[in-house]
Order: sequence, then C-alpha cells, then structure tokens
Amino acid sequence: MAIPSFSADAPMAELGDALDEAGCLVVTDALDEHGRDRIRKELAPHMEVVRVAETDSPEDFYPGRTRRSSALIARSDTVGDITLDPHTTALCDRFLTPNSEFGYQLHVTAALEVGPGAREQVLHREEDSFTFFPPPRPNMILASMWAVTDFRADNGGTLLVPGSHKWPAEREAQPDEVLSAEMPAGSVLYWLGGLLHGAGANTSNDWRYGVILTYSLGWLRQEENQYLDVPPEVAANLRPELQKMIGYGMYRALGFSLDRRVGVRPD
Ligand SMILES: O=C(O)CCC(=O)C(=O)O
Repeated sequence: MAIPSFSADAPMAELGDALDEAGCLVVTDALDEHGRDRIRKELAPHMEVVRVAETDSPEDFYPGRTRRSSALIARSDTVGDITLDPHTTALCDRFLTPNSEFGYQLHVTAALEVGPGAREQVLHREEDSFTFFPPPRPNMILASMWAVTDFRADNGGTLLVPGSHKWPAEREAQPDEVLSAEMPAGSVLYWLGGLLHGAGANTSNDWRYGVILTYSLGWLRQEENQYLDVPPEVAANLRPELQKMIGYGMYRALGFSLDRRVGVRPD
C-alpha cells in the first residue's frame, strides 16, 4: 500500500477517504516559504540551545544526533497559526469528533530536527500510552508533521507503515511494508494515531526539519503538559480558539477552575 499524496486544493472528502484507508496522507503546498522561514526564526533561540547527543543506545526512544524542542505554542506565533489549519481541523472533525462530541485538543507540539548520522527511530503508535484499548484502537489521535525542509528517504523522512492502523497488536511490519514519507518542504503529512511510524535514519549531510502537532480526543490526558508549557499568563495573549485547542476550556465537566473562572456560567 502506498502513501497517498494530494495537493492542498483537493476535495476534503477525498483526503479523508485516503487517510481512512492508508492511515496516512501527504498534502503538498500547505505552508509557503515565508511561513517556513518564520517558524525557523521564531524557534531558532530554542533549537540552538538544545544539546545534540552524539551517541545513543538502540533502546532510546529519541535517537542521538537529533534536536527536539516543544512548548511551541508559547514559542512561535506561526506554529499557533498552523495549529488551526483548516485541513487539520476538517480531518479532526472527521476522525476524532465521532469519539469526542464536545471537541478535540492539541496533544503534542515539537520541532524535530534529524541530523546527519541519526539512526532510525523505533516504530511506534501515537496511541500507545492508552494501553486500556488493545490495537486496533478506536481513533483517539490525529498526527500532523509540517515539512520545514524537504523530507527524503536519505535525510530522515518519517517512516510509515501504511495500513497498520488496522492491524492487531501482534502483527509486525516487514521491511518492505515500511515506506519513507518523501515530500517537498511546505507539505504536511497526516497519520492516524494507530499507524506504525518513526523518524527515518539520516545518511545525508543535511538536517531534516519538521514540526509535529498531534491532536487527541477532548477527554484524554494530553501527552505534552500544555498548562506547564503554555502557562496562564502566556495563554492569556492567545486567541480564544487557540486557548481552547491547547486545553484552556472544558469538555463537559472536565477542566473547570472556579478561581480562574473557566467553565463558570455567567448566571
Ligand atoms: O521525526 C519524525 O519523523 C517522527 C517523530 C516521532 O514519531 C516521535 O518523535 O514520536
């Protein structure tokens, strides 16, 4: 099974059908060069101070020779903009809302650079924290990866196992089932939380740069602690849709704060 690829003006229903079948999807021409430059510039002070490990052990979840930074909503207005991208929200509406009728939320934000010499990351599923449900699980997470640079098979492009979102837990991916999500800078890759994936090895001389934004059902614990990474004084300056998306809202009775008046009705 191949990784489906569409341009940003393709009908949403076709994108959604392709994602449903393959568990992954590339949308090209989603972020122009100006937007990519702004992301790099806004995140540069945070990426520059990340210590790059030269060595790692095969069990480490994060391979050496990679650079990672999170708390992106507090650090980059442009990441805030793409968080609310209409393709993403349409896909969340289709894949998450049926299991979360009062809304979904931002789950993880991270800028991920894969440097020359980095090894492959272990294949995993975004939903693996939710062990209560055995795979194949109900849809709980939608992931997106924004390509700030080109993603290629030789520079650490994300590895995906199309179709594996429908597999039982015991089925392992064979080498010929693992594909590299090659895509030009400005594309966005989507995958469902049940899909096996991981960062590829980088055998080139270039750094691969991506921004991962994942979304989860509104009643789940978020993987990144947004309340620490985007504390109230920072969240106060965000637009209301983004405040709600990072978790400063309520899901039925979940998430109230009487002191901060979240969830308090005017009457
Ligand atoms: O960097 C990538 O391509 C994938 C990263 C990933 O899956 C992770 O860090 O959990």
